[in-house]
Amino acid sequence: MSLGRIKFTMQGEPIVKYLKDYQSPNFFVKKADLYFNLNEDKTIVKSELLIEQNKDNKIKNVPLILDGENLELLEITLDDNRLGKNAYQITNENLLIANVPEIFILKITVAIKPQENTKLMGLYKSAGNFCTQCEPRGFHKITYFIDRPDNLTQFFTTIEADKIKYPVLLSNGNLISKKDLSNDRHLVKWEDPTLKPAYLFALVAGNLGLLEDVYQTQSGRNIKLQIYVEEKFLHQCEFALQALKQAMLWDEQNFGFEYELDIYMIVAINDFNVGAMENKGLNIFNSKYILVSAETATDEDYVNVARVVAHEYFHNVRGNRITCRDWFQLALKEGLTTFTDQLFIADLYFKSLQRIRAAKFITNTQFPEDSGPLSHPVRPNSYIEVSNFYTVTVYYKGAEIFHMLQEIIGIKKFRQLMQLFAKKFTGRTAVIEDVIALAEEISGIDLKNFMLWFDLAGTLVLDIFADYNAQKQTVVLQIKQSGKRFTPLAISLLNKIGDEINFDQPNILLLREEEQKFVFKNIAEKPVLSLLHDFTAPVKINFSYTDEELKFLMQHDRNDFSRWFAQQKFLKNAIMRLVADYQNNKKLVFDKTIGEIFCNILHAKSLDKIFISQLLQLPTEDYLLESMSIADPEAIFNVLEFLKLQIATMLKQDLLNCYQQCKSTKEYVVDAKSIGERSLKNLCLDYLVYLDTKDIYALALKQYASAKNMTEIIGALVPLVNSNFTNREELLQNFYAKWQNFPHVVDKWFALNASLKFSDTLIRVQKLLVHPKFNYKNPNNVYSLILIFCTLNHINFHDVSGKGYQFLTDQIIKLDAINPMVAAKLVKQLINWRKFDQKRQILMLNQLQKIHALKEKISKNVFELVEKSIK
Ligand code: HT7
Ligand code: ZN
Repeated sequence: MSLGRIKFTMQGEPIVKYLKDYQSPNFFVKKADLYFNLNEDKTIVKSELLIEQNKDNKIKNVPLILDGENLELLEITLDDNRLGKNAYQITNENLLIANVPEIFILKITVAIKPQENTKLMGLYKSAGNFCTQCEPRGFHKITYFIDRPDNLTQFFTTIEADKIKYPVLLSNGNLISKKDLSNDRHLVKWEDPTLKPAYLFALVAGNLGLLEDVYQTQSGRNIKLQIYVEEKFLHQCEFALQALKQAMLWDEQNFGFEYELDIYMIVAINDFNVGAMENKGLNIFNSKYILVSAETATDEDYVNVARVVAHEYFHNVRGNRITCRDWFQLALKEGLTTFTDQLFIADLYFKSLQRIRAAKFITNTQFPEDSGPLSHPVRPNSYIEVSNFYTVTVYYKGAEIFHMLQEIIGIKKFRQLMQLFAKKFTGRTAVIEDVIALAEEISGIDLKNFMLWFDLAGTLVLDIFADYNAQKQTVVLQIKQSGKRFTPLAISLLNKIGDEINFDQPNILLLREEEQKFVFKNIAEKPVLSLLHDFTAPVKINFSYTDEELKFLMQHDRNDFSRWFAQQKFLKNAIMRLVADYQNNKKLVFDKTIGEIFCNILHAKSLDKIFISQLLQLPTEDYLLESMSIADPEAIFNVLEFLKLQIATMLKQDLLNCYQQCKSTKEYVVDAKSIGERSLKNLCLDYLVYLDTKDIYALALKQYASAKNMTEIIGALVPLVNSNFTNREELLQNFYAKWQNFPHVVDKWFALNASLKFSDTLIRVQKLLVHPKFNYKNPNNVYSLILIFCTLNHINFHDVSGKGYQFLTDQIIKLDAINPMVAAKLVKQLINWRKFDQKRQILMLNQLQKIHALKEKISKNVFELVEKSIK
């Protein structure tokens, strides 16, 4: 069998799906009545499907083709007539019936083995509990079906299982009956009143604890909220529950969206490929994004819980009620929902930082994807394996496109747009053009060239030239782009004392042409230009700033984002000069201006702590590597280490003072102020530990030992175990011993081990692969140990011996047989091989070729990425 493997055309080309070939389905499943008999050896799934021909499709008498993979067909009847083997055909991926009426009832019985499912798609078991994951195409691994998002069905689900092992039996919608059967078995029936695609189907059967609450909507309806999780972790669900209520209220207040069913359930499990899944009325979560407590989770974990809980909730309208017509439209739900969760998190925690956070993510993560062989438009034109397209481009560049749309039409109109979109498309499918057409209708703005953003692969570069004419008192800005994308660019002009100069046009320039000129009149002195306020567009700006201008902007720009951005550019320039010195074996000399800038920030009374801690962070290795024409991980690592030591040496007392001023409150509170205090405190400590002195080690140890929250524990532990502190190994063991019974903290420990900067880290990681707590079948374990080593530990992963690459390849091949989605995440670390020097290029390419040579023996997921990379 070649299930999930790559398929080739007769000419030896892989089979590719194209957006341009879209055709609506020939049949719809109007109603599905499902019956699950859950057992330890075989699970029996009976389905009764009401199927109707698509009347809009011109061709009549087409065969019925259902999707189905790895299913044992036991029985099939059409309108109660049992079909013999000659009446249908079965392939690895389909069931085909040649002659069917216009409307009929198909009854199918299949057997499946969820307990053997390690891919975590379809029905599988996690910690003894049954659960499902059907997006994007998991349902056809449960039973034969039309498994595509434009087939909307009403689902009824009956579940029968052992009552002792599986007291909790859940599916979408409302519980309509339950009864006890003989032999300690029981049965429940759920009905989902909404129409939905099969990818939103969910089922859970297990022994789970329950945390319950009620949310009253603004119209006065009571919604039952339930979180199910292993009983022993119930006490860690409270924050997620509160976040859910906040998200429900926020969506009502900001967009007028009220939840329409009477019950909203969340189930948290440990084995899950991604963060969570928005199944209608029954979200299934990776428990990492539900379970938090001060002692076990960091501030970042808390914010992530709020973000993911809200994200899945926001899908209820954006994706569930309005369904994407096909998977090419994925950004319509994922980009839009990510944009919405960013707005929510900004309102809750990071108002001023929101745009910096978005820009950081895009520049560190999406720009590299967009500049490599996997670059693709937010709406891709084609794919081999659709699950490879849940990318940072679709999610985050997608979110930026909706952010631009909001900038162009304004917040008020954007909200109207969402309401109108929901009104028109609830219960239907939509494409990206639909929302843009409504935006045109509401705003009266021609958005034809805005649509081009969805089709752009690669990062848009804006070349900007400025000319000041003292006599005419004008500034002429000339902006060039390739293409005519409608792009908002917010700017300001600053005078000598840093005040914004008023000019006679809005501060958001709207670019629509390949070359456009903007003339600013009555400008009495040569201004300093501040470009791309609030990161109004996900673009690279080509404008030659002098270091003096950047320093000026760092001091005076009123826009927090632009101030931070100017500093990043200034630091990048300084770092690149040091990198050149490092590469030429020159002695590294510290530019004291950096120390002075950091000193000023440390003492700036007007800035809040959370912003100070952003400004005191050096650019990330990812950002720096991406901006080099030939990425040099060794030079970047050593220059950053050098800089941190120099900063710590020059600013020891200032850092210490700042550290002492960041009081940790007795009670752990998650709000912007407290997060800011802790983040700044940890950052100061991180620099100070570079000094390698006893007093600082003692300070860090004290924090580690006395802190009552994980943010500060980790904040002390990370720098200590990466330093020359003599007892660092014992400290690592101490941490493990304390937290070994908390899976998510053990994952932190794996990640910590994997990110150690010492040269023996690869050996350490290899040893940990056989650690009793490491399980290849658990994606969180794999991401923490293997993925962190390859993504965060550049200096070791990219070691010129090539051992890191070889290690990764072995892991990919091993994991591909277990879980191709996880393997595909790993393979991405080899994909951008062209960014590196020749020696590393050859080493990386060799590994890719080794994987490529496996062809049919490797999954579609991995093959597609490798193929694109080496072509
Ligand atoms: N919509 C969800 C996507 C998802 C997923 C995709 C591929 C394979 C497994 C998956 N599990 C969940 C998550 C989200 O963005 O909300
Ligand atoms: Zn999503």
